[in-house]
Amino acid sequence: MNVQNIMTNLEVKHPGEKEFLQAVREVLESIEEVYNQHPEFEKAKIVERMVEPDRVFTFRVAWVDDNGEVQTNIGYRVQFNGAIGPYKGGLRFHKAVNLSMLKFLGFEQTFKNALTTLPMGGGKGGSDFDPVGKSDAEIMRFCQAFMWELWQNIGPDTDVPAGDVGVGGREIGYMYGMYKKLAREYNTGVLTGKGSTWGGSILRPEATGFGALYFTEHLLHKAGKDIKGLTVALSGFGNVAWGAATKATELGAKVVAISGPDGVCEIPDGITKEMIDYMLEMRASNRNKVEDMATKFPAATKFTAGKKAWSVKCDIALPCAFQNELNEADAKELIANGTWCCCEVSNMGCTPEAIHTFQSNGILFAPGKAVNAGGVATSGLEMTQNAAHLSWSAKEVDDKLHFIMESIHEACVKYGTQPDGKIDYVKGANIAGFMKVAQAMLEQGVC
Ligand code: 2IT
Repeated sequence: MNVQNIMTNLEVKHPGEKEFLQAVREVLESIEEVYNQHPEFEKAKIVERMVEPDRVFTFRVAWVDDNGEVQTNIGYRVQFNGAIGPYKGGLRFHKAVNLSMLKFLGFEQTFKNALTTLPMGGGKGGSDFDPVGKSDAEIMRFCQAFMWELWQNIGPDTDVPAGDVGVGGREIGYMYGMYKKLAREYNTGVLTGKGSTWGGSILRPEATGFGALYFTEHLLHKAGKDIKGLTVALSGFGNVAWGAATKATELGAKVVAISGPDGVCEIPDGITKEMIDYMLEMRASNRNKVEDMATKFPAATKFTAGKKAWSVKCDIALPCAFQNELNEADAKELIANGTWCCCEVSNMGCTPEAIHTFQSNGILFAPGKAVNAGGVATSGLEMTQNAAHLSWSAKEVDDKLHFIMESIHEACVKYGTQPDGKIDYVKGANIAGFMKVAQAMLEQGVC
């Protein structure tokens, strides 16, 4: 494989798909060496096939807002790679959603899902619907209209969507209600992230953040460090940031900053239980303002407009919000302030330049597809429970999540250990995920 040739080809075929091309380049650069040791991959054109989604659905979503006005959005589902199991991955509702974003997410999801040890292919979907400022009734009508179109393309053994940015338990509930009506069967395995009284796995809401902290613990342990007493800055205040803040605090770390599109909220003495609970209200309000935390807890916090979490002094940075939310300048600022570890919890949270800056300065860095895989892994566990028509306790799910995160860390170490003994977690995660999918594609012939 020649990465540059493949990239040039892809750029011609998919001009302007910036995020997608970025994600592909990162993976190809890290697998190139291993790939070229396998002439059977080259002969079967594994990479050339793997960078094209199996199929993509796009559809119109028309709905009526609270003023009686008709609104039109675009809906998508990208079924990226089904070599190792049914398509699995979240739905993102965000005003910036486009095909490039969902193709990058579906591509990443394919390798992430392979890392989880569970049999799940990669998929992603969503809409350019903007939940900010929408009423609950508008969210419901949009979710219903979205599912009206999508339902025929998904199923427990074909494609199983879940949440992502802008889609949580509430949205999954509204979508499931419509699915059930259209399909005329109570097929809980068709979506994950459901309510715990109707087929949802206990711990799914927390799982991405919890899993990220379990992974971080393993990474620190391997480096001879302990998380207790360390300071953590994280971005966002959605579902993922909430789970990460909860577990980081529980493990004895101090979360000293959270952030939003409007700025950063510093919490010098560390986030409290009340503040963590308040994060949920902030998300449900659809206001998308982290300043609300400072307004609610004025004595313990300080809000600065226009600043990111990466301007706050911390040991560990945890991007938990959106792709490319941490750039080269942010990485340099973090390093200057003494940060020595960054675990990406968001998908592709760091730009390639930021990752390069971290790695060349000896900062411990791990990529999203390994760090945040606990979310989709727990979705996989939810699928298992649904298929078996039973429900596991929080402890059973948490034990399995622990085991999975440990396995993912081990896979990164196995494939990412360099001749000098250092671990390149980016390479490790990409190679481990790739090998599994590539092997399956090879065995299933040209299709
Ligand atoms: O990026 C992700 O892994 C998710 N949004 C979770 C997907 C899932 O199917 O639980």
